[in-house]
Amino acid sequence: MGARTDAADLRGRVKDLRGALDLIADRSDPEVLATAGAALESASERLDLGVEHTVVALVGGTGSGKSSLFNAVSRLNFADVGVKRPTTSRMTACAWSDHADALLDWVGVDADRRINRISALDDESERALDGLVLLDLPDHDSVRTENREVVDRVVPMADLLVWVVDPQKYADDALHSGYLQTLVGAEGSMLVVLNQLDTVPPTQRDEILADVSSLLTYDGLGVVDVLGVSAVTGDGVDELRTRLAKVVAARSVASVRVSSELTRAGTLVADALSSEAPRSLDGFVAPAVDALAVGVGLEARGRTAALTLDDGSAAAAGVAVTPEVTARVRTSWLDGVGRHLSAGWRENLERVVTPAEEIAVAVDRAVGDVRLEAGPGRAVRRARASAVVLGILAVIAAGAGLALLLGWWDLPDGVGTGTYLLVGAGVLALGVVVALLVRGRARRQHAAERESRFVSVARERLTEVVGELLLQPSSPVLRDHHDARVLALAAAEQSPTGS
Ligand SMILES: Nc1nc2c(ncn2[C@@H]2O[C@H](COP(=O)(O)OP(=O)(O)O)[C@@H](O)[C@H]2O)c(=O)[nH]1
Ligand SMILES: [Mg+2]
Repeated sequence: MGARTDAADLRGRVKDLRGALDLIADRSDPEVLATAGAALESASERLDLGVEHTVVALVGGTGSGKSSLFNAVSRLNFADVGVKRPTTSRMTACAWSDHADALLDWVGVDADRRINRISALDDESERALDGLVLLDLPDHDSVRTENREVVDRVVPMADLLVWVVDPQKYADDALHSGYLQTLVGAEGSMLVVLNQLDTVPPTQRDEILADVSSLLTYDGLGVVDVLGVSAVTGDGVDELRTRLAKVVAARSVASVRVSSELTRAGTLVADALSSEAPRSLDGFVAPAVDALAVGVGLEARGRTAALTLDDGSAAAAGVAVTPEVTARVRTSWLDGVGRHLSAGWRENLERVVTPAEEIAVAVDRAVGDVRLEAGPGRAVRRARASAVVLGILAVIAAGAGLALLLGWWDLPDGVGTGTYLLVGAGVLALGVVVALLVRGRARRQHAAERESRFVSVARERLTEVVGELLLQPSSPVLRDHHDARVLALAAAEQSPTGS
């Protein structure tokens, strides 16, 4: 059995598909959900029955030859022949498998009563029995009740019951009333082996086989095959092995069927989930913020912030954004994020993304909270102060110079000094002009800074709003969508890049 149909692998795929279906529930096409759900149920039911191993149990009365047949079929000499209690109250198992231990634990076979038939020495003819677990059950007619308990436990989970009867005791009442009659309806998984056929004269063999058949018919089990064998001479043992190989083959057919069922269902689910759905929603944030910025008239507010020297409240308290604007932003968000999603997923997005009215309230609050530094900037204040100081100095210099020139103030070389002072006043006046120019520049610069500061703070706030009210609720939906697709592809055994 290859890895593809390994039971553990199939079980893992069932789990993946179940995970995918849990994620798409209520969001994907109900038809997809129903079809994949049904496939999942049938696959997991089939798996629960076991697909990796074929359990064949030899049952029958004491001395019928179960242990001898066990050895004949396994071509080993592991089971104790001709031994009764206590040995026969323990099951013996032969597994054509390397990983039947869990199953044998569950069945209750002691570790020292197990043998593995897979070995390097095995020839091709053992391959046909790959996956077979052959059990030699305790004698069902034993007086010991624990024997019966073991038989009762193992019989329902066996893929095939091989009833071993012998020519002397085949009409034994215990066989018929005890077990066979409870198995009406399960004939397909039963085979009656009439052992010790070598003890019957060849001329009577057909007759005795027909007799066994008619007894089975009498029990209501008319369609059960009867096979005559001899564990001692080996007659019919190959035929019995061929029958077992058929059951084993049917079993691996089952695992292939489960595998293809999972592939079909996983593909169906994955195909309903677009591979183009965005993984990250970050790219949708900026356009939404842009749209909201336009909606709240952020540019105009920025200009107001630049012109008024308050803390920005004049700009912040602009005209409130209307729910119509936020509804448009919300709709284009849903269209963008959900572009590749099917209707159910879009509806889910629509449900989880904050309503337009709430977005409008949040946007107003966010922009309304923006505060800036009040008053003119430091550079403006410094330039103005410089202008004032230079102006005062210029006036003083000019006054003093004039007073000297006009002779109101008497100093030695008053005319020379007065001329110097007037020239100095001129220079200072120039300084005033320069300071005023600088102030104007600083003022314009400050206004531009305020404008861009206001806009960028407001945009930050709007980004937070978009993150909280649009991005955060949308992300889990897209994550579920993606995870469901990955799980469905895993169930289908496809790589996520494919399809
Ligand atoms: N002649 C003959 N004897 C057999 C055959 N199969 C088993 N026996 C003998 O029947 C006795 C009981 O066999 P065993 O395999 O222990 O039966 P179990 O109690 O059902 O496990 C032993 O002495 C076997 O040698 C057979 O096909 N022909
Ligand atoms: Mg025995």
